[in-house]
Amino acid sequence: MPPITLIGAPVDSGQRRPGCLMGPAAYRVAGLARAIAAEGHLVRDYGDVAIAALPLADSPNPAVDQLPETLAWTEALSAAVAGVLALGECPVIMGGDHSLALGSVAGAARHAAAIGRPLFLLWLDAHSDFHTPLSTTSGNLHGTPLAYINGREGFDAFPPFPAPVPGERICMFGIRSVDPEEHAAMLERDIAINDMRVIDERGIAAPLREFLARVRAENGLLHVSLDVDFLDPAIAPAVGTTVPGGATFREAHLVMELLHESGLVSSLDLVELNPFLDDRGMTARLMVDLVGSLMGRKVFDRPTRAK
Ligand code: B3U
Ligand code: MN
Ligand code: MN
Repeated sequence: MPPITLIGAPVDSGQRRPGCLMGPAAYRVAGLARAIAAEGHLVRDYGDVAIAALPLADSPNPAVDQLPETLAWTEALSAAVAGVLALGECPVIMGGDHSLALGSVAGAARHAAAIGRPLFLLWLDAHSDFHTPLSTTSGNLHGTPLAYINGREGFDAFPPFPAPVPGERICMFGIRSVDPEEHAAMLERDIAINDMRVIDERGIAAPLREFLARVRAENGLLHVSLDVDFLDPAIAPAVGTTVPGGATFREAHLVMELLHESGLVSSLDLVELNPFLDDRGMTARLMVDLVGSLMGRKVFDRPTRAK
């Protein structure tokens, strides 16, 4: 793997419960850099990205909350992520709520377009995050990044998304909470929707291998966006939007191990950790352990299986 660069993104403007801004500090305390270095990678900490003056912005949907803050984060994170990728490094964005992916994935898409490779997206989440600023009823912009990335309309206040990612290049796992408007829009596209029903019936490895084979066949870059609520709340309580019935400890580690074996991951978001809601750091620690598996930690070193 290339050198790993940790980028702190203390974003909490995408939802209304305070606490996600402590995420980067919790990952540092839980030893994220050490866990990555232990697998033999060069790792550096870029520090936290900051926003300064807020833009003037308004939404036609009065429900939309903290639009100027989210716009400022989007610009700042897009620039940081594109810059790190251009140096040949793998950015790991320590969130922060999921609205940070409006910026991180924009940065990844900008880089992919610059080097002429297609960007693929793996979305590990209980939610589909496929609202637009016009369709959201909660007004929480952390429910919108995938729609922006996919090029849906309604993001007039935002910079145009560089090279929108078509549905065929998006794969979701863990989905179990979808609003009706998102549902209808998702079905119009060719997104691989691996909801919990699919995982229960097929397991998590087979559909993931299918997706990774497509990324490889097209020489794609792969951005992974890991929302804490992908995991079952019994093992990952530190999140504002818990949904029962999530991925187990074993399923989550298997995903990370398969991603490591694939060698395809080019950037990673860690989002929605709210350390204020954690139980003695168990969620932060689990997220760090999952990154350890993604970076190559395993119990036995077996010859790599068919990918
Ligand atoms: N779809 C709902 C709920 C939600 C989306 N993402 C999270 N929650 N974390 C909404 O508010 O858009
Ligand atoms: Mn999410
Ligand atoms: Mn979620």
